Amino acid sequence: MLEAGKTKFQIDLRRYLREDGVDDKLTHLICEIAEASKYIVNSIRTGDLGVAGTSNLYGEEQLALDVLSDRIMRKRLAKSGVVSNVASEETRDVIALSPHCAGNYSVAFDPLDGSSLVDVNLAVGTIVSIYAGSDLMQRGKRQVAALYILYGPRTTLVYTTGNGVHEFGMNQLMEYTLLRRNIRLAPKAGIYSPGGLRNRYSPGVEGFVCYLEAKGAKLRYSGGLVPDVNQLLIKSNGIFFYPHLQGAPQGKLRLLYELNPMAFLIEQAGGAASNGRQRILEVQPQAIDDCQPFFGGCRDDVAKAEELIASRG
Ligand code: AFP
Repeated sequence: MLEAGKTKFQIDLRRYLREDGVDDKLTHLICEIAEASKYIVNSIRTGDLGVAGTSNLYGEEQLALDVLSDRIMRKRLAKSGVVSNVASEETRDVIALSPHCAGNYSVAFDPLDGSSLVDVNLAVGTIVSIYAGSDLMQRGKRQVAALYILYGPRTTLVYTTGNGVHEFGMNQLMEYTLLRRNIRLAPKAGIYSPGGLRNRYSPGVEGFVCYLEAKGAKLRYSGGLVPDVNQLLIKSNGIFFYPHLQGAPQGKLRLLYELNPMAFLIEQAGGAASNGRQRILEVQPQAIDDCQPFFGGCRDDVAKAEELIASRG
């Protein structure tokens, strides 16, 4: 008997995770995060866009939505009963959520990445990185899962547990049902998303942009990491980069909350993710607020960026 509102082709997230062979506790955790996104999407659609009067680790004034989304996520992660430590872009330190859960999972997340885009009605997202055990200062290659939820014209969830990349859409019952399985990236990009200020690009990065323009790649950049990376995954074609800049050698994007989960997803889709010199997933974090330059997407173009940076800086 099909539940109301579902067609026989609608496979929900929990069922797909189980069929994908995902561990029961990790399935439960991912479904709790999916549950949190229902409250976050409601707060975006109706919430207060004012300022919370506090600031995060980076000195960025926290919008009420940032703080509210962070609270929603932490509440659900605590409720899951399988999370020991968490690190959020909106808090300064690793938080021991449930010490008695040591040995299950730890979660690094950006509760509402791109929140400054909400008041201009552009898409934003939640980014999540999951490790086994209690240590969040591990290399990204040690992640057991990575996912994001994209709050755009539709609300979608994209995850990997190391067995491919799969996309789900939120239906009218606010349930996630399968849209695409095993998303794959082509080797060469026809779209590029260049972050940062071009007049602060190094010669190697400037040369990379000229290479992309010369081959006719189209510039698509929203200022939101989640929609920009989602675009290249769903179109199976593209490269996103936020490079090292003159005056900002580590770029802007955060290793734990943004780059490691996106790198895991991109690699699982057959792409590559680099800091311009090495694989992002090999970088050893030194602090929870570490930033790294980032080139992620079609593997031939990431290799080209590395080649130009190696030869021109
Ligand atoms: P906020 O979360 O502070 O809005 O920043 C979003 C972000 O970290 C990431 O989502 C974008 O890719 C990047 O910033 C855009 O940065 P620029 O505005 O400097 O291009």
